[in-house]
Amino acid sequence: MSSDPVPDVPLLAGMGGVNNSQSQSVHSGRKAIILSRENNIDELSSLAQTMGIEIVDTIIQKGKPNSKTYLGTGKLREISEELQMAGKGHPWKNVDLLLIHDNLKSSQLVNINDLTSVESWDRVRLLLELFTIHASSVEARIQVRIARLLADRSVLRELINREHTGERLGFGAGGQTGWSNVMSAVGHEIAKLRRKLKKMDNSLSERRRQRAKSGALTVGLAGYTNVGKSSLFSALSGKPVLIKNQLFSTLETTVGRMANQPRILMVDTIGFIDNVPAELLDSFSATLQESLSCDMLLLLVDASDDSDEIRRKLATSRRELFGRINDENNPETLVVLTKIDLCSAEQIIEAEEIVHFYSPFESLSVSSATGQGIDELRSGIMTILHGSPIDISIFPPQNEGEIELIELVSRVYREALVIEVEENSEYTKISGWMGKANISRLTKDHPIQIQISN
Ligand SMILES: Nc1nc2c(ncn2[C@@H]2O[C@H](COP(=O)(O)OP(=O)(O)OP(=O)(O)O)[C@@H](O)[C@H]2O)c(=O)[nH]1
Ligand SMILES: [Mg+2]
Repeated sequence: MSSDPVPDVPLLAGMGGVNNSQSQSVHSGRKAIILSRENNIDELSSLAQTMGIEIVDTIIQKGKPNSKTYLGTGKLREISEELQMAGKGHPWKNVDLLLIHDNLKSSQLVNINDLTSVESWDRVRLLLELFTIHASSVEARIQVRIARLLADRSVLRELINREHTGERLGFGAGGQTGWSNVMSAVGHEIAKLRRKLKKMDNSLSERRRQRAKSGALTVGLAGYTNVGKSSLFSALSGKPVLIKNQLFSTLETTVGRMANQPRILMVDTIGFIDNVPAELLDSFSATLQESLSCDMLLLLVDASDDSDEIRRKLATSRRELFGRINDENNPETLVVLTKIDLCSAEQIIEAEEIVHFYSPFESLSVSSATGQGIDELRSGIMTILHGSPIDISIFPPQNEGEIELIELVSRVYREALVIEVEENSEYTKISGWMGKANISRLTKDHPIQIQISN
């Protein structure tokens, strides 16, 4: 992606987005230490491992984060000294990254970097780096770059602030104007990228309008990252997409037709994660909006997670989803429990109970891997979108100009989702779902040979 380069600046905590000769864009193979205030660091580790970063140690110091330095000055100095001394055979040898298990204020990031002289990322920076690697469309790359520049800008503000109060020497001759120049270049780039994104946004809305005009109905897939959205999208649409056992493999939106149902469009998109600051997600709001502005939502829940994880991820998904949709046009929602091939029968029942306790939605259980439950899900989607199935009775031609039975039957097969067929000497009866527009065209074209009943 072409972007105005901002002046080259020294490498600093959280300055990932600013073009910088010292900053790295490949992180695979790097060694890192996690600093945390709580025990459960699984998700942060998974995020790092997704990027190929090796976690060589975790330092957990229970308690409230220090408002200036997160872990406390003494502890950080200790870490810094040990890192410098780590010789051959020491697990910390070659560690050049600290991962902090929280979203930090810019002042905390700068302080940690000052105390340790090691590149330090909080959760947001880690996500930004990961998104940068995974973004494959122009749109996703612009969205990520805006989010990175916004994060950098808040660090720059902090640096400029310190320069003014004399707490820290600026960079460049005399320091005074160095950071300010960078700041204004960053500001210009953000404005330019936002304009670009806005244009793309307009064409996106246009696409959506066209779709609605064509009578197509859309089904959005939403859920926590790695829950199995892309796998289900593939299972329902037959369209291959990127599926990986990684957090945030999907950052962009893919639209595909449901198999045998050309007028139903499935929308796969970016997943949710706990505790992401609004400014990061806002950069992706257009992407999210595309799957949320739908006629129906599938909210996915990983049935193979343990109960606490199911509760946590369900709460996050609901918050992110329904915080973004305004109440009047809340789409009809169906919860889909995924990966049931990995679960025992008891586990599935427990997962269903949690879903029913914590959400008002109906649920269905599926496995995209084995296909279990996929037909029932298709029926569930059709019932929500088109109501109960109908019976279409097709009569053979009796009069001049009428059409052969086989032709009519194949038209119905093309336009409907068929559940069952009954044939007798007088007529063929097909039960299934058909869009309203198709039904009215069919009955208009063949008023004598077609009869619809519920
Ligand atoms: N056993 C099993 N694994 C599944 C199933 N569905 C998805 N997976 C696996 O779960 C992992 C994540 O699947 P994806 O479909 O990429 O999940 P996603 O929600 O699109 O993930 P992101 O795009 O990264 O947010 C992959 O390793 C899939 O192979 C399933 O039904 N059974
Ligand atoms: Mg995906």
